[in-house]
Amino acid sequence: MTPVDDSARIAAFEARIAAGETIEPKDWMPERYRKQLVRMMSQHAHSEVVGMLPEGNWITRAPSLRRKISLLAKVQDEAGHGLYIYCGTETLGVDRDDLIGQLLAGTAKYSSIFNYPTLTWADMGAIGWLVDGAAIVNQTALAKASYGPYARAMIRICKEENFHKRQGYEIMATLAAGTSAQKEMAQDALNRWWWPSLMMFGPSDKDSPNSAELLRWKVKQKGNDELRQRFINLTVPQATAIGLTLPDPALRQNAESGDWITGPIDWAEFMQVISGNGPMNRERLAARNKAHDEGAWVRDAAEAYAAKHAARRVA
Ligand code: BYC
Repeated sequence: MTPVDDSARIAAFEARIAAGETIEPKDWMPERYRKQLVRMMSQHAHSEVVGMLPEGNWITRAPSLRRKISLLAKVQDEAGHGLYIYCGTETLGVDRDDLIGQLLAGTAKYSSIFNYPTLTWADMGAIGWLVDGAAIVNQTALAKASYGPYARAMIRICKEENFHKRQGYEIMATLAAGTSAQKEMAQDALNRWWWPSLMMFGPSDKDSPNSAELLRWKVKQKGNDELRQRFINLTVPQATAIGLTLPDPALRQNAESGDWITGPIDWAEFMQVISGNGPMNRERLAARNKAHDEGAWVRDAAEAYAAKHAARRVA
């Protein structure tokens, strides 16, 4: 049961949210609000960091210097996004080491999308276009989230994601207008990434245990289905514009609403992926653990340097 003196604080907290105020780190907040934010923000930060792996895999194989430079910049941006969001999560009183420990131990979630392999160069186009495109739709809504540090991180991240999306779409447009082998490669990448990118928005609202609470506290501004629909409506004409076909024979437009309606999403596949059994879950965790272990000397050196300077200050 809520202690008597907390009910007044909860009412005041909810009134602030209803008035559109942001909640800041030193403000009082219900423990459940703090927990929900730590869960969602840490998963988001992990997604940015694990999300570097599928594209990082292609940096040395980019087809030209120009492509290599923009892919490298994109992957570095994703590292930066992870760092902003980990910082935001720390304002809620958690330790970044603990969060990273959970990721490395396989007990934390990160976005399902990063558990699929990147088989060809066209996958760099599909990821930028679809994955960053989906992230923009999701994160533009989160930029109005009630928790100030999370919302502010999203504003900068969305600006960078726009560049990522354009570089991906431009890769796809170039391949789609190229030789028949290049066009086939682009189509194949779209076929493999389309459905997983729709799953990024999470389960349908009726199966989303966290949505109601997050919507009430205005962490989420829109439900999973509404954001997914917005992404579909934006993306279908973009595919048509470059002569590619979405891998969905049931896709049709609702004449009244204008919405593009897809065939059924394979939620059994989604559940497999988020339970650790996707095509690349094991490889992703192994790669993160290897990088963490190989970076131990950097952390040791930074600590030794900080200790040396602390000792000098005391002296
Ligand atoms: N993947 O109640 P629900 C990027 C989990 S990176 C895995 O609807 P919620 C980029 C969910 O966590 C940007 N798990 O949850 C980087 C929950 O499990 P728990 C990635 C998922 O929180 C590099 C359960 O399913 N974006 O753009 O209300 C290169 C029930 O779901 C997923 C973000 O991280 C999923 N797709 O809503 C390129 C966005 N979906 O925690 C690009 C931030 C659901 O109860 N997060 N689950 O065990 C969000 O907006 C929300 O957390 C979600 C889920 C919409 C994802």
